Amino acid sequence: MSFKSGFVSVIGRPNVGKSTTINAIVGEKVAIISDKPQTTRNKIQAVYSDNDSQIVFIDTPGIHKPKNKLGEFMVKAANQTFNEVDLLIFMVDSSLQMGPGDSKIIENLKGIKTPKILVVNKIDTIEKEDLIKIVEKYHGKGIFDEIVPISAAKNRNVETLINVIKGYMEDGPKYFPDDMVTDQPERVIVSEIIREKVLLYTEKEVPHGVAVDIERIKKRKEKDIIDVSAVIYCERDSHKGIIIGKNGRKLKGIGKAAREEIEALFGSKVNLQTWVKVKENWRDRENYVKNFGYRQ
Ligand code: GDP
Ligand code: K
Ligand code: MG
Repeated sequence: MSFKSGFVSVIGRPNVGKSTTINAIVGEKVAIISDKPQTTRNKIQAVYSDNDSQIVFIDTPGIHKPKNKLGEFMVKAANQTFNEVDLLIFMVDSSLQMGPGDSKIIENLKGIKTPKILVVNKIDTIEKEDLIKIVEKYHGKGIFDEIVPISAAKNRNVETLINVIKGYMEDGPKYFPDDMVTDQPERVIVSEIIREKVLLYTEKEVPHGVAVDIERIKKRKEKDIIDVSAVIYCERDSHKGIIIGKNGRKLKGIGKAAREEIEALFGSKVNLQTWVKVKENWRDRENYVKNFGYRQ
C-alpha cells in the first residue's frame, strides 16, 4: 500500500474553530486557543500521522481587511499558502450567518485551483434543519468539492473529516517523524502562551496591540530549571499600566499562569521573568513586524 501525504491549509474568519479542529485531529495542543480573535498570528504547523498517511496542517492567521502593515503581512502570508497546499479547508461557524468576511474569502478562493472543502463547525449549537439550510447555501456557491459538518469541541464527525482529508492526499513521503506534532520553535510557542495570558487577564482593556518577544530560553547546567525571559510589548503607557496592574498584581497573575503552562510544555520547572515595554505604533512599523517574527 502506498503512503499518502500532503499539506492542508485551514482558513476562515477568526473564532470559527480552526485551532480547535486542528487540535482535535492531531490530538495535542499545538496552537493557542482563545475566544478572542486573531490569537494565532504565526503559521503553526500541526502534523497528523497514521499508518498510511501524514497530513501537515497550516493554521493560517484569520483573513481580514488589512488595516495596517501587520494586517497586510497576515493576508499575504495566508494568500501565499493557498496555491502551495494540496487541500484548502474553509471553515465556518454554523451559529453565525454568512457574513461579508465569508463572502470575501469565497470570492478570493474562486481563482484558486487547489481542491476546497467546506467544514461547517459548531454543529452542536444548532438544529438539524438549520444545518441543512447552511449546507445548501454554501453548496450554491459552487466552489466546494465537499462539505463536512463537524463539532470540533464535541469531537463529532472529526473522524469523518480526517478520512475526507486523506482522500485528497497524494502518494508522498513522510515529512516528519511520527512523534512530532509541531515544527514551531519552542520560543514561538512560549511567546504565544504568554500573549494568550496577557489577552486573557486584560480582558477588553488592552486591544490586540501586544507582542511578546522571548529574549532567552536556557536550561540551567546544575539544576532541572529552565530560565525564560520575555518582553511584553504594548502600544501605550496606559496599556503598560493595565498589564502590570495595581502593585504588579496583574502581571504576577499573567506570569504565574504562563509559567505553569510553559512548565507543562517542557516537563520541567521554569523561572519566568517578564518585562513590559512600550513601543508606540509597533504594528505600523515594518521592521518591528519583522523583528517579532512575522516573516513571510
Ligand atoms: P480560530 O480562531 O478559528 O482558531 O478558533 P478557535 O479554535 O480558537 O475557537 C474559538 C472559540 O470557539 C473557542 O472558544 C472554542 O472553544 C470555540 N469552539 C471551537 N469549536 C467549537 C465547537 O465545535 N462547538 C462549540 N460550541 N464551540 C467551539
Ligand atoms: K482564536
Ligand atoms: Mg486559531
